[in-house]
Amino acid sequence: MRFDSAAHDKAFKALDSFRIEIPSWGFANTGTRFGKFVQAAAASTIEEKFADAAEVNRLTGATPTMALHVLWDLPNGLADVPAVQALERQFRIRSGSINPNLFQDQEYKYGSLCNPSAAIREHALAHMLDSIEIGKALGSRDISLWMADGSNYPGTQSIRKRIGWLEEALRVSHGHLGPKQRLLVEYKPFEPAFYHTDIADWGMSAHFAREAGPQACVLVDTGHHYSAQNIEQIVAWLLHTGMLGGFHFNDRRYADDDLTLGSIDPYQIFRIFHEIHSAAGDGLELDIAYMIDQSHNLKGKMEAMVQTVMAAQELYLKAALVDREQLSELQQSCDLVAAEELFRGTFWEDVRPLAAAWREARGLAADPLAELRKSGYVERTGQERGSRSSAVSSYA
Ligand code: PSV
Ligand code: MN
Repeated sequence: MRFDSAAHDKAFKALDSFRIEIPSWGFANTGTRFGKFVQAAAASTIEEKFADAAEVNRLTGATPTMALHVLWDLPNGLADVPAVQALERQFRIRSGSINPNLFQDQEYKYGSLCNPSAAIREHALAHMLDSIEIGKALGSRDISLWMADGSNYPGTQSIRKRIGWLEEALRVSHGHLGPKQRLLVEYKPFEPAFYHTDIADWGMSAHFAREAGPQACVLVDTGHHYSAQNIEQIVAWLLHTGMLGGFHFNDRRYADDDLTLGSIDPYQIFRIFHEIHSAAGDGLELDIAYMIDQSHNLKGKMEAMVQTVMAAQELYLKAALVDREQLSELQQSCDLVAAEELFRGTFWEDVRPLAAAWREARGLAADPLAELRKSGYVERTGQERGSRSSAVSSYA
């Protein structure tokens, strides 16, 4: 191995500190609006989702929490909390971020917190407040808010009125947060609304978070950007302004494609992680929730999840190895080619042996994907779960 002991220490430190949250919906059968290819091993109950999450954590050692989507995982709201707590104990997986569902009810056709009807806005706000209470009861910190609100045709809605309604709803929601809870505001420029969405980009998210209060910040979903956007620059801005709360990781070729992280553009994720390591190195106080937001239609759910966690670990580790002191000198002297080569060169290093060494040192399988295959988990659950897999929404 060509890594010296300093790199080795850096790598181990980075991987020891890296945790990534898996989404419950990533284990369920989902699809596209054109249909669904059902997988026998897909989870159809919350118990099965916890079992799958525990298996991913056993294999990777990096995923102790699972994000929950309120309507899909706690359809009876607070009443479901004791059952979830029992599953947390049984599977040694904690509930992660709580995702309110403000897009599935029929009344949300013209919006939820931004709906022109005050009664529907109230209904949506009540769901926000229930979600906050669920978060408190489960001891989970983040409320991760994404809304499908928007419009499809110019002139059909007042964009400014909707801004005001949302500011108000988020202020009220923030007032109900416990002292340790955070409100993460996610943005998305398109889908399911195709003319305007009410939180279309990071600037709007940051504005709403600031208006809401000090415990609100921005959630960056890597799939929620136009193709040419420089996501690491957005990340740098959010770091600089103290507004970065977390990520929903996935990769994409065109839009919100939900492909596995790093499958299309691993360099993009490396560049994002570089901004984070460099902010940490400069002494900025960071508190970033790393989460996966993918639901796979073609790949096996378990394999895709383990593959994603491994990719995240490897890219996080790669970015940790950038010689930032030297890079800073090269940036200062505007030695462009040398700076670029140092940066790019680190990206090209194969860190997989380092990651494998870390896994072995921590009592994990050197290759979690191979271990998953060897364990027969997917075949076993496939037989047990059979074809009784149920469908969940395909928004993701
Ligand atoms: C919407 O596309 C999104 O990214 C939001 O985070 C949702 O909560 C998630 O996908 C799951 O459908
Ligand atoms: Mn998301």
